[in-house]
Amino acid sequence: MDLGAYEFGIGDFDCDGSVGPSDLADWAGCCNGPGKKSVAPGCEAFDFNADTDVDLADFAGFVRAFLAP
Ligand SMILES: [Ca+2]
Ligand SMILES: [Ca+2]
Repeated sequence: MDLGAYEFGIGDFDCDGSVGPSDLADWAGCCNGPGKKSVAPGCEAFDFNADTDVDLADFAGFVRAFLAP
């Protein structure tokens, strides 16, 4: 089954198997603020709450994934 951007888990933008500093570096390019109706291609990995935007609510999820083992 092809899970696309979620192959290695949400938040793992570069698909290296973990959520780490390299993923954080890509965050700014994906963050588009609340209330947007689409997520830029490839940025689905950062839409933690699946509400079709990448905002600070998603960043909270990213930090949780970042800090989790
Ligand atoms: Ca990664
Ligand atoms: Ca979101």
